[in-house]
Amino acid sequence: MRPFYLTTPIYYVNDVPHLGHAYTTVVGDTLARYHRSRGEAVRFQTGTDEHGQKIEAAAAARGLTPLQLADEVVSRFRSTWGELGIAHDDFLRTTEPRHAAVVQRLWQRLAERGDIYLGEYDGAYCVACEEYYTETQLVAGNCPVHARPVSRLKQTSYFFRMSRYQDALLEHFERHPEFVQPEMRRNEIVSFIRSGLRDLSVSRSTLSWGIRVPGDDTHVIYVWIDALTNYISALGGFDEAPAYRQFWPQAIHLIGKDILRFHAVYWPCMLLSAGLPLPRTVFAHGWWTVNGQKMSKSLMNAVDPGMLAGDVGRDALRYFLLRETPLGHDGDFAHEALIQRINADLANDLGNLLNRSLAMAAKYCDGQTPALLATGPTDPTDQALIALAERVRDAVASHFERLEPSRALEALWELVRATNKYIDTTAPYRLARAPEQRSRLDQVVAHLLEALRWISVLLTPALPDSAATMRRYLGLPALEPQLEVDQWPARWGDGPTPAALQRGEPLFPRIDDERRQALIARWTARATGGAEVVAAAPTVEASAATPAPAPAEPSDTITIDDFARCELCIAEVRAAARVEGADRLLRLTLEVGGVERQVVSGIAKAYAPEQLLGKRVLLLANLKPTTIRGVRSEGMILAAGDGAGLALCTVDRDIPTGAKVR
Ligand code: ME8
Repeated sequence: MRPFYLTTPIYYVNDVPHLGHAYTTVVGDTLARYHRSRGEAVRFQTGTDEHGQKIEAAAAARGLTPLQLADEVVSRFRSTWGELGIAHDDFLRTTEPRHAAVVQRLWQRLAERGDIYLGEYDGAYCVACEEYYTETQLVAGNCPVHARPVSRLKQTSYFFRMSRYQDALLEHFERHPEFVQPEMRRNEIVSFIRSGLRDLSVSRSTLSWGIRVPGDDTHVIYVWIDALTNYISALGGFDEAPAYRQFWPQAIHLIGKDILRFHAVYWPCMLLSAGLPLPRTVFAHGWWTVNGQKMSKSLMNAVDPGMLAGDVGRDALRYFLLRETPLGHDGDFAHEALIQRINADLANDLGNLLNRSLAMAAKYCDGQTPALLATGPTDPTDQALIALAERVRDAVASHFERLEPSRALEALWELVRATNKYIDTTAPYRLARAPEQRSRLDQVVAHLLEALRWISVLLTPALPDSAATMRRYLGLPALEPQLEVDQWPARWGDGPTPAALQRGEPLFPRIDDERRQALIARWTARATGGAEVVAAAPTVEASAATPAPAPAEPSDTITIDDFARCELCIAEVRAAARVEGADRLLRLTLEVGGVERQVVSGIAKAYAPEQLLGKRVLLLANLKPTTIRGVRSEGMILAAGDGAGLALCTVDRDIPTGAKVR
């Protein structure tokens, strides 16, 4: 069986993870989970891109070393991937020695082929893209992507003889129509190559933050050469490395359309020069806007993936991202659309189906799954359901194989809706009234539960948590993605014998109007920065130890000197754990200007401990220390509150811990 190797871009560490990064990574995770569920050997790779001028400048602006900045942002990426249920096999940082060694070996290989030479670069450079531009590519003298002024570079640099590979690359496109997808992107790239490839400047002597050019300590390797090599260094290098041999030629690079040229031109030319096989496919997905607008910093707050996952559940967010837009098309993230999808597809269609079926099984079959009769009269309604389920199973598989997760979910929902319809057609409540229909009633319930079992398997790649909950309720064992056996349903009724059925919390609670309004208000406030600010002081359980401050009279005013007595500063959450026996309290370890302190905070209902790691919060540092539930608390962190609950106050750009809040 062909192994499956899927990569995401490695993300720059000058920015915290946002919806765009989350999209690529959720799609990648879903495809990887699908292939694992088919018993294939799978490797799903992600990581961070930590070198280059952009990172060096972002770190300097914050008074940090580039590595300090990277360490901080990497912990944000790791925690966000945890919040979204991402199961990557590896997370590579380009600052790791295992990576640098491979980049240098690849450089040497290109040099041995006679493809590296020293020359003079004199031209434009966009730091935001980390990309060289010719005069004709600039738009009104600005970067064509960022519409911002470019830098002028004039320096001695090493060049890669990319022009030598123009014909070989075009030939590869010719022979491998699946190499760049979707087709529209392929055509764009082919015409770019046909317009003529120039040699590429691949080193910088004016920059020190990068991997050294072998044999010349005065140059560092161009960040894109460094970054692209991650796809191979993560496999342990090239030529003999076992993981490389197993996975490399099957590689699928999933990327945003912004970085297609690097992946579909520069990278393959390097591989051609090195005599290495090219990846199987480079798939460029589209671009997300937020409520119709480009994703600016403030809009990013309103679509912070960790926050959204916390608010609506991570599977609901995954569903929206996967389903809303076909992979390859641009999409718009609208908060109202997210709520609508949750209510219509998840709560109404799937949640209700599960709920109704379990309720009927509890009422009519003592909470057990009736056996499906192998023989006996075949009812056309049952036959139609089985035929549809088989068709849907195959369609879901082929859509996942063809990198069409939105269509896979669309197909799966055909089965969800048809199963709901099956209940309406067979009317079990009516059968229950006629004793002579007893065995038919059992069969109807058995077919329903079997359809749900199939749905639970087909749902696993996209919504792993919900699929696992469904299986628990259905009395079925969890799927084992690591087993390397195909777990896709083969025949109707061929599943394991179920244990007793269980009832529990609804799979997807409907978002009622009150909650909808509260959520929208909270998200809007995140985008505009205007919410009532309250202290996330320990509440209820803590009240015995720390009396709640009396509410201020509206007419009360304070002077600036009063305010100056409050020592407010920025702190970062380094560790978080629940306080035993207190369901509202978390014990937080904060880092403030290099010093750790412990704070007990009443936010456990709004945040799980792992959601807080790496968050920068506002700390009232000179609050008199106290002991709450036996735990010492030295300060208080701030949060805003509304009908939907609490939201931590934080800062809208990364700012060092210990910085004063005024
Ligand atoms: O480019 N919509 O990193 P990066 C959809 N380090 N996807 C988006 C998006 C949006 N609005 N914004 C970002 C880099 N993305 C390099 C990559 S790979 C060898 C080096 C996603 O942090 C999309 O996948 O700027 C895009 O390609 C990626 O984030 C860029 O992330």
